[in-house]
Amino acid sequence: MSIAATQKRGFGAFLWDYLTTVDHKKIAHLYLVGGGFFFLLGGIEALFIRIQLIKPENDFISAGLYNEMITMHGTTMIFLAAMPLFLGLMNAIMPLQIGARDVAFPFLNSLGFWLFMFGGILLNCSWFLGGAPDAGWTSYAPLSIQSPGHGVDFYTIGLQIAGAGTLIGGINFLVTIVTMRAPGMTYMRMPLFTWTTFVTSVLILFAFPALTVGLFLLMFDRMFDSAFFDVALGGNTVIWQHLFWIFGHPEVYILILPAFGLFSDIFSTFSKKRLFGYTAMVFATILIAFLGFMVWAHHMFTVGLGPVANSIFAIATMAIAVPTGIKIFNWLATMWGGSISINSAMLWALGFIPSFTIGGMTGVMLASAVADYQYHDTYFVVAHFHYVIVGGSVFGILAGIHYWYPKMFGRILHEGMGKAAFWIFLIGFNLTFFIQHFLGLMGMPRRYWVFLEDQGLDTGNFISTIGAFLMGVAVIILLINIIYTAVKGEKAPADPWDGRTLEWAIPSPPPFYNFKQTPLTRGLDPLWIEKTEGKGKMTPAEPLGDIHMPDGSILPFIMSLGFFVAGFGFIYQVDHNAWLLAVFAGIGTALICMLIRSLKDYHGYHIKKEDLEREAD
Ligand code: HEM
Ligand SMILES: [Cu+2]
Repeated sequence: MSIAATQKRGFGAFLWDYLTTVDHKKIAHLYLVGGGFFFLLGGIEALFIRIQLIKPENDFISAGLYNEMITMHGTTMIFLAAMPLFLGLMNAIMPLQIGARDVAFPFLNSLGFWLFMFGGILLNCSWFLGGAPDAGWTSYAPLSIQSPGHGVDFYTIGLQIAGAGTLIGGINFLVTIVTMRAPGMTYMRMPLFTWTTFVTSVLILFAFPALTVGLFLLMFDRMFDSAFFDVALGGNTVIWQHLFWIFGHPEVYILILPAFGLFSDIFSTFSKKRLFGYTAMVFATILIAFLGFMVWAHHMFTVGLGPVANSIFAIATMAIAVPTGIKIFNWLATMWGGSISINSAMLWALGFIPSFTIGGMTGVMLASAVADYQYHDTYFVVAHFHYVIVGGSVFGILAGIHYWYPKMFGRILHEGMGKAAFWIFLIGFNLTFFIQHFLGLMGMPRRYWVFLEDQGLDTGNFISTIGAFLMGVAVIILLINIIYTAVKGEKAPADPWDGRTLEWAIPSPPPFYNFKQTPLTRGLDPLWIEKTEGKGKMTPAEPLGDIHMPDGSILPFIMSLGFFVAGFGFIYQVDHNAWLLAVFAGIGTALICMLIRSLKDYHGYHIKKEDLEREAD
């Protein structure tokens, strides 16, 4: 359905459409808007931190507010921005890449989004209700147990709700890829972005339960006087660190693997070559994911696990550099001798290679347990992980948005503005974070509210803050570009980049049923095969027939709203019993929604073959 047609029906209908949609392409829009909103919020929080650190002994914000800022910046960027933005791209593109009509469980897909959104809103309500969480995005006990007020309670409940949404999304993608690939789309013919979506979903499936358990225990410690992490009562604080990092380390791969996948697609498309070392790329992805689960304790070298544990975790961590190196060389070899075209999507992909390589090298440095005693909790670490998550994940998200924008929205982003935003961001990014390596080595600690004069930290911090503002400027240019494109952007053809994979075989934006006829895949880069053989379009794998579509539903929204209300109830019932009403009302609402969903038959509807015949290709 075109945007114009929706607008004619008025804003109310438009809103209702998005509140009830189960179409993966519209859910992708929701994720991009929701994740984009939180990305801006997290960015503003970063600017607050950097303004505070622009000069020694600054008092722009108070120490307490500073703690809230770093906590919410980290939490927001990881859980509410980077991950949802990737989930948005996956939703928009993965089903198209495997020739599917939708994801396996469209209803759950919508539920996953609304849980994420309400969890994120709940978390941010804390700003207005007595203070945000302030124990760091890692919420280490005993700090998190002793933190006064309700800040950390918002953290436990908000992340629990948002995390459930992510878990649901991951399971849905897994089932979709296992069961819904079009004829001929074998595993070893799937585009790399689909592969990394698959592997990322496996990571979500195994990592998130550890977080869920940890958050429950923390919640019980804070609200119901249990003592899992309270040493005074016989608990153990280090258990929290284990649970958190058993989730937390795979999480950084959840944030980077999708970027690896889409870079692979982008490099081969814009080099007009098959991806070099496809099989090696697939196995490197799986190996990285596996090792990603084995190395969590490299975050705990200084806890005192002892030399044996530290050595094992150090070596396992360094081993990840091998499959990652394989990937870097394969990307370079893909471009080698190709006919390369450079546009904004490709620029973000090219900028990623050196940025991520720097982040990877400092990662190996940090993996050296002995050296980590020096680096730990200094700005060196802040520099390292921003090179990885900004230089990797954020560059990936931006590359993906530029690459697939025409497919998602039917218009091409303005190239001039795209390139300007890239260069300004790249310069700002390196100004901000490169110098932090040296600030760290000079001893500037992480998470400190002020630094002292005459310790050699002034210039570095000043430059770092200027760089952060440049990144802000680049993001504003991107926003202007999006608005400009919506108003007078160039209309996109089905295949603007001379693409290789199935998503480019259907119109931009795709019709709501995706493929009129399921395509037949004859090899890797199926569309490219048809192009080289002179056909230029996919051979259908089935005769034209009726298409069965699922009904939209408001239940996921109401169910998530129920959990949101119950969340407040849980948080405030420690102050007053009356809040138990909110718990019962909220959980009751969610249960009733589940009951309706279980008892009512949803038949969906059919698009008739005759109607499909009338539509142009
Ligand atoms: C784009 C501009 C960004 C800037 C200027 C920025 C800046 C900062 C600063 C100054 C800190 C605090 C360092 C400290 O005192 O401990 C920080 C922490 C952090 N940032 Fe960023 N950041 C940016 C983007 C991101 C992104 C995109 C992510 C993740 C996707 C991210 C994840 C984190 C995390 C996890 C922390 C640690 C928070 C904590 O210690 O609890 N940042 N960032
Ligand atoms: Cu790690």
